Amino acid sequence: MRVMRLMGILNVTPDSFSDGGRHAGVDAARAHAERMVAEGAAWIDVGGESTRPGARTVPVAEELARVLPVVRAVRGLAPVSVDTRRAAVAEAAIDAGATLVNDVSGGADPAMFPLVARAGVGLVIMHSRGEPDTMQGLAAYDDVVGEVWAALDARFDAAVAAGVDPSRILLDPGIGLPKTTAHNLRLLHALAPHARRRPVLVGASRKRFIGELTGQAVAADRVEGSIAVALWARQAGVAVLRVHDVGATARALAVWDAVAGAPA
Ligand code: HH2
Repeated sequence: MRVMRLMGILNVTPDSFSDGGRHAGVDAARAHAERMVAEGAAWIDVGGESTRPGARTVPVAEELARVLPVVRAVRGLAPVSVDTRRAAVAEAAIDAGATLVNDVSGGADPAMFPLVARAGVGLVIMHSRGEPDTMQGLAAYDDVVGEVWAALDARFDAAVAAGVDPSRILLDPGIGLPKTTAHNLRLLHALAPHARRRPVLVGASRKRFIGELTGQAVAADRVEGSIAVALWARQAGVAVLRVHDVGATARALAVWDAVAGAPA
């Protein structure tokens, strides 16, 4: 089974590094990135817009001001991914050193796939519906697994048609965005056949459905539940896991891998 790599989450939104873009925020972001890399992150995912259902849409200028100084500050530590739905932000982040675009809208901006193709960088295509501030009412599916993967395959084909290198595309079912707990569980349960077909990325870390299952209202408390998903994803053959708690996840995976690799 292929190695699963960890993508460490570096949010530069007001609810995390509140003054992202200013000196203190950049220093804090860099220190956090250094720690995640020391703990085993293979990627640093820099995001300047919260994509949580209900979150406010951020003006492009504000997103750029948050993201660019941080990309520059962390680019020497590990490969940098930029979590954005906007081609203008992705382009500036690529110029600043990002080598992967993590697009939670799956290429809704028509300039995104051509940009990724031109720049020759990697691409995460995530399944989502609507915009963060409008997606809450859109979590209705007849067959969530079939619909999400059919939509992802169509976006994959569109990206390749636009010139993106297919070997540099990761597909992501978009846990929680917008999906109910039941939808998330079905998507996670059905990961393995899709992870065999294409490289898959999963982002379930600290998400609300874990809190619903464990009774934990505070996102930062949901570490054990997040690790349970990490181990499940590992077993399913997922290529990249987007996480907040890099060290705890890496340690759990080291034990899982040792058991899985032991002689029969
Ligand atoms: N989830 C969030 C953000 N970006 N990217 C990918 N590829 N997959 C995900 O599941 C995903 C993502 C969640 O949004 P946010 O509100 O920004 O929370 P956080 O970044 O702390 O997870």
